[in-house]
Amino acid sequence: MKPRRVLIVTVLLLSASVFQTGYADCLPLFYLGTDPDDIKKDHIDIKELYYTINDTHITFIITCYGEIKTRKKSPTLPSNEFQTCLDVAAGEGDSRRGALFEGADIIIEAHNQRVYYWNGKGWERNKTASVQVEVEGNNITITCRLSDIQFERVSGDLRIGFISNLNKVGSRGVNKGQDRAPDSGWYTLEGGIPDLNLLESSAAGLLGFLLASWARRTSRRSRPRDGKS
Ligand SMILES: [Ca+2]
Ligand SMILES: [Ca+2]
Repeated sequence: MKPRRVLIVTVLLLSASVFQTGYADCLPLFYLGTDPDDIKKDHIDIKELYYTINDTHITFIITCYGEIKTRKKSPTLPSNEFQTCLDVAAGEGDSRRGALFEGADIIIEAHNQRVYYWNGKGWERNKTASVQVEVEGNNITITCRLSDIQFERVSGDLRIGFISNLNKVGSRGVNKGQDRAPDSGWYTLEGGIPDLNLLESSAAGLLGFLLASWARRTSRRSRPRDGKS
């Protein structure tokens, strides 16, 4: 191989690996849905929901109509209650009458960075779980480990719901100082979590294809034409 071609191939390989690292670091933000302007207090009135995921963690973003109120002491957590409810296993979970999200198996609480799981009879705290919470303007970002939310139990769709409350989230219906998003039913992540390895390898595959086509075109252009050399 000529030195110039070796240089080109090295540069291409290096860019491919940089591309892959960059891709893994900025995974896309997925939209879950919206909730109407249905609560008087804008700071707990849920507006839009997003999530992003990598192979170890999932992050939820709750956007409200107003600026989220935070506790005075650090760490800066929301001063009102915010819950993310997950239905990871169909046909199991909290089926008590009046439960805001019937069938929920996991609850992630942003205001106290806790994770609870349904043990068949009641909600039990997962004491080893760690939840990172950041509040900025109208947004709350909640990140937890996939293993802490029993991710291995997801076999079909993952259903997600959110609750905010001025006081304590109860199990009996929505009161005035409380928002449920969506108003009825759940947001659904169809087919559970996207296969990230597949996403990354398709992106890398596409890059490889583009580089190969480019290299073919370049070598064709530099090759002398038949009978004209
Ligand atoms: Ca709302
Ligand atoms: Ca609502």
